[in-house]
Amino acid sequence: MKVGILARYSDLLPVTAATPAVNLEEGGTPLVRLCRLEKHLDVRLYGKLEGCNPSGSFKDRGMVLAVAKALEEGKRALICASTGNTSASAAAYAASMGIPCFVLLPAGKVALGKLAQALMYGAVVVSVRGSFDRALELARTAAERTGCAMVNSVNPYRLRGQRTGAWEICEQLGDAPDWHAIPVGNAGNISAYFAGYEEFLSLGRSTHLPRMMGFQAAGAAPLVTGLPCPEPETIATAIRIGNPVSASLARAAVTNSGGEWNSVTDDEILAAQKLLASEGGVFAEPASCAPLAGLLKLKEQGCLPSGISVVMVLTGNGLKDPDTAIRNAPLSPVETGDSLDELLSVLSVPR
Ligand code: AN7
Repeated sequence: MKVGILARYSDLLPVTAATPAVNLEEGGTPLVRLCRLEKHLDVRLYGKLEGCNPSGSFKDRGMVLAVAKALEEGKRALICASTGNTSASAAAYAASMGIPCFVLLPAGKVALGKLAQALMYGAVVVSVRGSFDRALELARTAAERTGCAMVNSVNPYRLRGQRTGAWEICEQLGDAPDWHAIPVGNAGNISAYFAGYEEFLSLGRSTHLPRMMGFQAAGAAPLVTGLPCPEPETIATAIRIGNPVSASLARAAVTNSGGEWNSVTDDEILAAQKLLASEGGVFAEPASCAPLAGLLKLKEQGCLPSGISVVMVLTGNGLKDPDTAIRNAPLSPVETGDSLDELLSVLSVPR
């Protein structure tokens, strides 16, 4: 079996004999039917577990191709700005290929696990006192000045690689789903998924396009309001982005698929995160839970058709943001002494 997306999809990706074989066995993530959650929505509900990728998020799909092409072009270092996951992914692939990686993070606004990853993989981490959007501008300029490969999604190979998520879903389901529900920050992933679905349709490997349903956090929802958001704020720090780079591609994806934009509040995101974990057995980071929050709201408003198939992209692993999880967990640890009696007194086993 071929593993890693460059090997598995070599016929559909721009890889040549000269492209280095970068591979952390990314892709091939589970598409899990979330049966216990279906009673809330009355649809066939699937989660694409992108947190199972090597660095714990969907970013690995685009990063592996971007890094391979950068090496092919003779680049000697990587640079990116990130709300956390892009930096973890870039740092991982840079480490695996033995090249330096510079990551610009908005100071104090990156989840702990992601910061730990970038540091452990050995990236040079620069905490920029400013927004992600400003850090991205700085990274682009620094890339031009230094000749580093810019591996944010302004790098076209990122979105090419991320199409593989859509291809896998079509292969796993046997066709495209009716709805594709996805969190949106810088708007690259929704654009990449739509391009992937369009490509599979034109190759005759699926029979229709899904409606692309984009979900943003209410405090960082420029695509919902139609206006850039100068001071984005949300607990879902991964999507705390005010001026999405791929806004026009993403708008086209939603319009051309008959999809919709919706926003969800931080409270709705946290409730959905708990529900997904406690009734689905899947622990996803807050940003990844925006689609479930949105679907629950659409259902309540009578705007979710019964019986359709819906795929939610669970973009990042819940372990990335332990602080938020512990603050919002439904239960705290129960402390006891070390006697058996005390232990038995806290175990309520159903009979
Ligand atoms: C878990 O890492 O932008 O709409 O710098 O980490 O393609 O930006 C992360 C984005 C959704 C939004 N879910 O995807 C970064 C970064 C998770 C994310 C998104 C991100 P895009």
